[in-house]
Amino acid sequence: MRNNLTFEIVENIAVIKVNRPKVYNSLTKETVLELDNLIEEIKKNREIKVLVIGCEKNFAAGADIKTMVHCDEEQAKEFIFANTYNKIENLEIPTIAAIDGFALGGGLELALTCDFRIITHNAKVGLPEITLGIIPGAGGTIRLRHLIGLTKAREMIFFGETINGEEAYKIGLANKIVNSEDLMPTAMEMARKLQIKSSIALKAAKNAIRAGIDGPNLETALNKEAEIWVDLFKHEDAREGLKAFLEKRAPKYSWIQ
Ligand code: CO8
Repeated sequence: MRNNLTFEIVENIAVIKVNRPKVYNSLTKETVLELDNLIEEIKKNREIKVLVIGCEKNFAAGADIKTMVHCDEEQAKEFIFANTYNKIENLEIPTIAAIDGFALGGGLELALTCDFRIITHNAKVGLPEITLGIIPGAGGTIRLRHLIGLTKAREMIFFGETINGEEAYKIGLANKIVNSEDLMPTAMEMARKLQIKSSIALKAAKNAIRAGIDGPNLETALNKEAEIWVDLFKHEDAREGLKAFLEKRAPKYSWIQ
């Protein structure tokens, strides 16, 4: 049962949108639980090649403040979104966040879990938690810094001010900037381009990048990358991709029937 999200699969692309428009798509525990269930479904469905987390009007204005306001320490623990967000980051398929309107607090943190972000000229994004006497609690203090560097990440977290789409694009928070009406078409176009790549190679690239972020040092990460690279030759996709180039034709990767 889904009350807070919409979900569809279009041409092997899963599209999730938060659907609480009256409260700017703010996120309750129930919303995140529904999201978690969907992520588990997506993990099991081998036909899904890309995930787009999109939106109508507003991406998500953060955690639902009304349901958070009376939290004590124990209830705050139940509010933790991090498990679900980590699952999204760790998905084997590529992920794209398509952001229009507000993406604030836990909403922006959701977008930060994705491999790519497309933003609109109409977007307003930020981590306003500090203005509420709290801090980002779903990866914001870590993932934002990896994406835009400490200088800008500290500024966004300490001042809690909202930035517009242009600024977000300029500082490297988003890969593309488009008009609102072009947002979902652009996200789907990007997803279609990814969908025809070797899913085995994409998974390997995700793992190698992760190892570089998580690894204890450069040497370990480089060794891991080399290990993943060698591993790819266990699969037909690597030979097919290389052969297709030499034969001057498009590759036919394993998942394509
Ligand atoms: N929570 C609950 N309701 C919200 C939220 C929210 N985050 N955002 C908007 N709403 C509701 C408003 O209460 C209002 O409802 P109602 O009509 O019933 O009063 C409706 O949406 C429209 O909002 P406004 O009237 O305020 O509309 P404006 O256009 O004037 O302003 C804003 C829009 C700027 C988005 C404004 O609503 C706002 O500042 N919202 C709060 C944004 C915010 O601070 N987000 C961060 C929340 S904290 C957080 O996300 C922590 C995450 C930690 C991770 C999880 C824990 C581990």
